[in-house]
Amino acid sequence: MSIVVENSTNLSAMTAKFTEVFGDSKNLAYFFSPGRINLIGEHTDYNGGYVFPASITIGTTGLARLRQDQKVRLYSLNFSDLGVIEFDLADADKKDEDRWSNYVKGMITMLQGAGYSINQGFELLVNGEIPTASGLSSSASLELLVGVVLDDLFKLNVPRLELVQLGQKTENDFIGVNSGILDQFAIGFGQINQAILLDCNTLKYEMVPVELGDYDIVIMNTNKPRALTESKYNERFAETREALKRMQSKLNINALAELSNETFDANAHLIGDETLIKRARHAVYENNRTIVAQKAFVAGDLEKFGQLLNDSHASLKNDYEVTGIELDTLAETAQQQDGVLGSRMTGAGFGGCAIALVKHDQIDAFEKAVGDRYETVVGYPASFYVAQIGSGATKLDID
Ligand code: GAF
Repeated sequence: MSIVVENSTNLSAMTAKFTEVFGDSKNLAYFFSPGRINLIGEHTDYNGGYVFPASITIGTTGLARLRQDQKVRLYSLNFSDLGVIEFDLADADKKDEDRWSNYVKGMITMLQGAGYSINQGFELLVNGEIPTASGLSSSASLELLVGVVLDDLFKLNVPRLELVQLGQKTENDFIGVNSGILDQFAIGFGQINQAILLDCNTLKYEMVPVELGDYDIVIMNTNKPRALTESKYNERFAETREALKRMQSKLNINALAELSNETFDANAHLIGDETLIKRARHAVYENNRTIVAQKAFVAGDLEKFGQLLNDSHASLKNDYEVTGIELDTLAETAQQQDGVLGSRMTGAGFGGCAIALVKHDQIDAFEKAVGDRYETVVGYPASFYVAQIGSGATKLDID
C-alpha cells in the first residue's frame, strides 16, 4: 500500500514545544491551514480565467496567544535553526534574513492597512507539513494560517473573501510575487471532499463534490530543489500581460480568458511574437479546457477529464514552458501506466508536484513504475502521496 498522508500533526507535541519555547501553554488557541492541489486551470488565474483546485489534509498548524506588550514572537518547527524571531509590532518591515516570518509581517501589515486593529503583541508557533518548494502552496497556507490566527486573537471578523484577498496582497505587494488568487482562495474556501470551480474574474465559485469511484488522486513530488520559481513566474505574468496589451490594439477585451480558442487563433497575429503567442495560447486554451473539464468531472466522465489533464500538461510543457525534465518525466510516465486516467503538473511548475488519477488497486505498481523511471532519468527519487481533500483554514476545536 502506498503512503497515505493525513493531517498527522501531533498537537500534544506542539503544545509541549510551545511550553519549552515560550514558557507555558496558558490561553493557547489552535489553528490549521491546508495546502492545495489544482486539478486543472493552471496559470489562468492572473489571466482572468477559471481554476479548479481543492484544499488537502496536509498543511500548516499554528498555536497562538496574545501578549500584554507590543512584541511579536515567532517560532517554526521547520526552521528551528532560526530560533525565536522577535520584532516589535511597529517594526513589521520585510527583511530578507527573517525568511518565513515575512509572511507573518505581511499579513499584519495588510490587515492594518485595511483598517483592522492589531494593537498588541502575540506568540505563534507553527509546524508546516507541506514539503518545501512542492508547489502545494506552503506560502499561501502560512498566509491564511496567520490570517485566521489574527482574526481570532484580535476578534476582527474579517469576511473570508477579504482575508483571502489580503493573503494574495501579501504575496503580491509584500513578498513580490505577482501571483493570482488561486492558492489563497482554495485554502480559504476549501471543504472536505469538495473541489472549487472559481471564476477568477468575477470571484464567483461553485463547490463540486469529488467523487472518484475506484480512483485516487496521487500527488507526485519531483523533490527538485527550489530554483528561480518566483522570477520565472513573474516573467510568465509579464509575457501574458504584454500579449494581452498587443491584442487590445484591435480587440475589446480586459483579459485573455475572455477569448474562445477560435477568436484567439484568428487574432493571434496581433501579438506578433512567437513566444508571446505561445504563452497567450496556453492561457486561452487552458481556460476553455478547464470549463470543459469541470463539466466532464460533474458528469462523472473521468476518462474525458483525464484526457484533458494530459492536454493541460502538454500545453504547460510546449506553450507555457513551465515544466522541465522532472515534471515531464513524472506526468508523461504516469500517463502511460495501466489504471491511469490522466496526469499533469499542478501549481506554478518549474519543479514541485504533478498529480495523477490512478485506479486504487494499481497504486503500488504505479508508484514503482513511475518512481523507478524518475530515478533513472533524474538521478534522485520522487515522493508519492495519496491526496485527501480536507477543509479550509480554520480555528481548531480543542477541548
Ligand atoms: C502559483 C500561484 F500562486 C497561483 O496564483 C497560480 O497562478 C499558479 O501558480 C499557477 O496556476 O501557485
